[in-house]
Amino acid sequence: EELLQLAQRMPKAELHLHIEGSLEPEMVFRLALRNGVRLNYPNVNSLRAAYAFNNLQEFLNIYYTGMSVLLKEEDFFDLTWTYLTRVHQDNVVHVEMFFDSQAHLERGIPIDVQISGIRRALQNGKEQLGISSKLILSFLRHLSEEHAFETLKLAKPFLDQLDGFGLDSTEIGNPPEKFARVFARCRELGFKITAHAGEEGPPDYVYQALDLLRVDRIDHGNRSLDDAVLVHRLTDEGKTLTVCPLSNLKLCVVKDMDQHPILTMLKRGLKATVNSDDPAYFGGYVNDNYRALIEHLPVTREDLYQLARNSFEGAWITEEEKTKHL
Ligand code: ES4
Ligand code: ZN
Repeated sequence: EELLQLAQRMPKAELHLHIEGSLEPEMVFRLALRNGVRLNYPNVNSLRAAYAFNNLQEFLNIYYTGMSVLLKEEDFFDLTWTYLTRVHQDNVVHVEMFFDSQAHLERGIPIDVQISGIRRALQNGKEQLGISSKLILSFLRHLSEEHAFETLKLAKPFLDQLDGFGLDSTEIGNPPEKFARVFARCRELGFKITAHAGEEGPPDYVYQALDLLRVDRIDHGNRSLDDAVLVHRLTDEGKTLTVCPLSNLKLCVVKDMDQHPILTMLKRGLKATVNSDDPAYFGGYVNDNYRALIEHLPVTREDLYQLARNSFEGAWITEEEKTKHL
């Protein structure tokens, strides 16, 4: 009870959030109506019932379908603003969010529509909620590197509105090495880099993210624990892992929440953080993820402080901004 309250009231940063994954069924229906999009579900409950999956690919199929209602600048604004007001209640004070630009480009939504809607909400978040933020364009790894390069070209006029680049979608069969050249270009342009690795994929994909993409963070990284040398490498380099407990449970990356390795990660010196990934799909926002850990694992007060501290230490903010939060 006391731990739950502490987790609730601690100021936190969220570092692993796909904004399209915050699209709740209610908003899917609202936007479908507003945009005249036909849905294959008669009501909110039937859509929510379809939010059922057993692995990453099954989830992604539903996730890419759900975002088909996002057409206008206003839709991207509403999506992002709704997320920010929701996590404000969780005492999230800093957010670094992904958007899947290529998924929207494939549906014919121009990149300026995507970025300006999201950015306008982030600006409001700063002014009205005091939430600072970074925006990360995440490349889809099931598409080609050439497609990623074309997307980078389309983003050229808006690079001042982006803070970093990521890599997500279907992991197995799409190793980081496939994107070595495009991330080298992103780094040359001065951007931060992160990549999903070791969610379903092997430790080798985490090595590739470090050695070939030269990432600043690892998203998920669960399977790093299978390789003791890799764990040492990650701790030596002080790399942050953006861990997503409810996501891991729903996508069967872990069998049960009481089997979740986050406390093992902390014990081995890894800079693990708690994040929601796709909160509308996985059963909750940041504090729901903390609650799941507290209810199923022997979490201590010190663990909670460490996790929150890690979230600011791993954020792409200045040392001065970090000390304000710590
Ligand atoms: C994702 Cl959980 C997860 N993994 C990989 N790609 C994603 N895109 C949205 N959520
Ligand atoms: Zn993710």
